[in-house]
Amino acid sequence: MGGQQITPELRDWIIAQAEAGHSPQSVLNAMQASGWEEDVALSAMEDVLQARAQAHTPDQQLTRKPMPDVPAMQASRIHAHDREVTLQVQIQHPRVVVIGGFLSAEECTQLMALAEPRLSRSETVVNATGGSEVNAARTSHGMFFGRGENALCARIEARIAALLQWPVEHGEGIQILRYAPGAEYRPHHDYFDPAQPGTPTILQRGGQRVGTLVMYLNDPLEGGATTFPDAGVTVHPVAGSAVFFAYPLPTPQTKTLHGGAPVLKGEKWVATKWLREGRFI
Ligand code: PD2
Ligand code: ZN
Repeated sequence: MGGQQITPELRDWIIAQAEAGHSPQSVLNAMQASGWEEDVALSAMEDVLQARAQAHTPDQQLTRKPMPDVPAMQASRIHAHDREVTLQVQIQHPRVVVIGGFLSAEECTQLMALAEPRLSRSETVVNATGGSEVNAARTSHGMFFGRGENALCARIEARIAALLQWPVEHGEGIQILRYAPGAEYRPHHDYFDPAQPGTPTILQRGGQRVGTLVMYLNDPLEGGATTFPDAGVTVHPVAGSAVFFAYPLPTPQTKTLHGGAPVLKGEKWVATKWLREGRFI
C-alpha cells in the first residue's frame, strides 16, 4: 500500500461523504484525485460500509464486512465438504484464487449432460430495467439450475459454501454455459451497476453480487481463457478446476473486469456460481 495509512481523520471524512449522500464511486474518485492510492482508498471505503451498518452501535470496533473467500492458510490442499481441492494461485488485488480439482470428471460430465437439453442462447441482465435480453457481447448458450435442484447441484453447492465460507442460501443457482467455436463473453463486471435504474429491483433478491466462482467442465482445444484485463491475469480452462474472484464494492476499482476470450477450437463448457451479500430467494 506504499505506506499510506487509513487515519481516523480520513475515515471520518469518508463517513461524512457517505452520510452526505455521495456514492462510493464518487468518494473513491475524489480520494484518488487527491493522491490516495487506489488500494488504500478502496480498503477505507470497505471499512465505511461496515461503519454505516454499525451506526447504531458506534462504540464497537470497526471491522470489515464479511466476504466470501477461501480460508486464510498456507496449505495447498483444502478439504471442502466432501472433496480435497488444491489452491493453485492466489492474488490479493483483485482477489482471485485458482482452484484445482474442484469437480471430478464424472461431475463435469453429469453437469453437461443434465444441462444440454435445457440450453438456450444466453441472455444478460438489462440493468436499466432489471429484465434480461440476448446480447452480442455474450454469444454462448446457457441455462440455470435451481439451487439444490438435484443431488449433484446440492453437493457442489455445499462444497462451494465450505470452500468460500459463504452460506448456500446466499448463492444463485448454478449457471451452465456452452461456448461454440467463435463464441465469447466480452469483458464485464458481475456486480450490478448501482447507477442503472433497474438495479434496485435486482437487489431485492439478495442484494449485490460479491463473488463469482467459474468452474471449468471441459478442456477447450484452443482459446476460451477467462481474462482479467485490468489485472493482467489470464486463467486457462482446465476440466475440473475453477477460478474464484470477489468484489467487495460494485466499482471497477476492484479490478474484477473479466471476460471469456473467444473459443478458437473445440467447445468450452463452464458452470458459474454467483454469490450475493444476502439470502438469494
Ligand atoms: O466462461 C467464462 O470464462 C466467463 C467469463 C466471464 C464466465 C463469466 N464471466 C460469468 O459466467 O460471469
Ligand atoms: Zn462474468
